[in-house]
Amino acid sequence: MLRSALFAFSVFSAVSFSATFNVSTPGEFQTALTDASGNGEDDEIIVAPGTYELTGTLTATITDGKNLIIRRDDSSPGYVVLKPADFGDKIRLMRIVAQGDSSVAIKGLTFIFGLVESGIGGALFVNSDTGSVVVSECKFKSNRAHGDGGALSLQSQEGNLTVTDCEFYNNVSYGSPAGCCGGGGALDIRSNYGNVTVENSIFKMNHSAHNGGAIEAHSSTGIVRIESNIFEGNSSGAGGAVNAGSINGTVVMVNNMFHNNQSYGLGGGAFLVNTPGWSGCLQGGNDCPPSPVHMYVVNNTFHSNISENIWGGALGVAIWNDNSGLHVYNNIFWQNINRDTDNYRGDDLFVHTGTNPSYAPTIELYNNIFDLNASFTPSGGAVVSEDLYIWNATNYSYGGNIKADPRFVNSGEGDLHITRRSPAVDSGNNFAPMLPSDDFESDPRDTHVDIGADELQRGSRRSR
Ligand SMILES: [Ca+2]
Ligand SMILES: [Ca+2]
Ligand SMILES: [Ca+2]
Ligand SMILES: [Ca+2]
Repeated sequence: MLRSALFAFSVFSAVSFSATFNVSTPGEFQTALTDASGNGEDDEIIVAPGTYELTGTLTATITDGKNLIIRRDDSSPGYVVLKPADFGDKIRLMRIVAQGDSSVAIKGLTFIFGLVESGIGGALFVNSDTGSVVVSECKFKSNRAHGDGGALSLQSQEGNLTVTDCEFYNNVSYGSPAGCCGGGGALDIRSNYGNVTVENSIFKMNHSAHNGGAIEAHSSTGIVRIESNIFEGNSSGAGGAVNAGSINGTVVMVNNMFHNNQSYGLGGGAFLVNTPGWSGCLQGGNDCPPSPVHMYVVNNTFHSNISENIWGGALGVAIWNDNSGLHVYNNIFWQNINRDTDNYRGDDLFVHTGTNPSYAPTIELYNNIFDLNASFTPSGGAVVSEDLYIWNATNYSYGGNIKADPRFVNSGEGDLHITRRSPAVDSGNNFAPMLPSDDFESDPRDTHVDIGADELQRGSRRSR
């Protein structure tokens, strides 16, 4: 019955040079992409629900300077599933190159079992010059790439890139045979001069051989915004869930839940960095200061994240410029672990300010909940404790931080909502920069903001 409904909606298919294409087979889909690429019009490709078994990559190189929308036909029920025709086929499912100022929007598609052996974006690769790219309401399951972005890679020179309301499960970025690279187990998203946004999405059980088990995100001069996502069970070399950076821009991480993510080193939950050459700088002990960047970590919840080796069980930050700033407000850090037991390397937060020399960025630490073995007081120019480590505390300020059990609803089952008697309730800083107006699940923040990603909804939340 579903199938006949599908075909009923696909009778207006693929009229050449039309601005709207209705497609219901892989062949029609590719024909529409080819026609749309150079027809001189803005195009919309409406894809009928159904399973599209691909024998090659759906491809478009947009040369007409116009915009392209690809979306599920939401007038009929069911998923649009793109997958290789045979399970063992090595096929990247879709590749879109948008030249000039062409923008691309992809909505409502499901990508499974995509694989690219030498390249980035195992399921979907989109590249733009100056146009925007938006991927929304898409699902990515069990895709793989040897390069960056096990499922999805978005790249742009100047365009704004956005991923919103998507889900990523079990995607892997393997790394090249030489052992390099392979960042962003689920998502690799980079714009040189545009903004990068990842919001309202779920990332579970993704893995990267290098950086960012779920996400590798970068903008050289724009804003990297990671907001209201759920990260659970992701793993990598550095940044168990998130590796985000900027050379001379802004990184904003707000309202995210980090639970049970794991890295080999450098941030079991997330690793934020303000230079692309950080590893060379670290390993060589070299002096390679990047330009100033500001990083805002506000109203996130980090629970049970693990760094197996060095630096920051929940959050690791490398910030290496005297004029940079790290602003950490209203976060919950609880039961995170750094297994480098020889040194105090910060179960909850480690801030690396460079070794030769050590830079003195502005570091603000206000109204956070930390684990019980944190000390906030600087001593000898640093903050050294099991749960909190700040390499250079010259320009460090702090206040309103709490060491106490945040009283989650059920952390064992991954429910990191707070309960009525949580010390997080109404204990946040109302003057935090980048303070979100809603919480991670779009509940409004009230007049006394709570600490963490969740704002308690009075009258609806059970109490403990
Ligand atoms: Ca076109
Ligand atoms: Ca601890
Ligand atoms: Ca409140
Ligand atoms: Ca809430």
